[in-house]
Amino acid sequence: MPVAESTSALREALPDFTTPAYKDAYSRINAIVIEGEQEAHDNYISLGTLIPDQAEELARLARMELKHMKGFQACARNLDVVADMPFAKDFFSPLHGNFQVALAEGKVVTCLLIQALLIEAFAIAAYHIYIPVADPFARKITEGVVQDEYTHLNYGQEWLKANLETSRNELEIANRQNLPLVRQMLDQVAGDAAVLKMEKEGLIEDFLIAYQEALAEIGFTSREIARMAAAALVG
Ligand code: PL3
Ligand code: FE2
Ligand code: FE2
Repeated sequence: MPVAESTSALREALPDFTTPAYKDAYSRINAIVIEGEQEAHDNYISLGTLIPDQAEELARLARMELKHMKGFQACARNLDVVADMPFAKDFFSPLHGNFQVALAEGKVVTCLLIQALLIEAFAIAAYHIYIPVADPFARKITEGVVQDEYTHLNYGQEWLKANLETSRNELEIANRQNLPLVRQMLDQVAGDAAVLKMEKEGLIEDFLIAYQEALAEIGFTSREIARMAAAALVG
């Protein structure tokens, strides 16, 4: 196929970024991402109070999240979309609430599972699935961001790996309490994601790959990982 032809075939697979339907869905999805990045910043700063000797490194991760947030705000401006922030605050509030309770109780393992494993794996899945169907401006930004999210996932993974025996029980409980919330969030976002040509099956698949690979690295057996993943079905 000549280059010009293959390029236009590719272009046809992309959504029309100028339609009211696209902009309406984008106002919520983009807001979720902005809110997610802001909360991720706050969560890493909070984690620094629970692990004081890591406060500096955690502040570095937090700064990356603010940069991500600004990038996604620019994506909305570029498409002439106003992010629906009240919707996004609501969307995150169950997970946000659980993080705040764990923080108040000094439960570093639960806080790490929520932010560094679940939220980062969710972000990695979403950004992967978004990149091929994004507008060129947003694609460039998202490609830069997704690399950083692996750094964040890896941070949580390495801390939990080094502390597995004392963390095991709390990890299993935190997983049972929070994985069903992530499942609900995926269900809630699926309709708007479909308008952006992001498929739910792909989101779930990429989420589970990132999350399960992290659990394996931390030191869980396949049976333990399967049991933990099943919490998404039961919850
Ligand atoms: C942590 O670094 C970031 C947390 C963000 C959470 C992302 C949720 C994603 C929902 C589906 C979004 C698709 C991507 C669209 C980008 C404008
Ligand atoms: Fe981020
Ligand atoms: Fe992150």
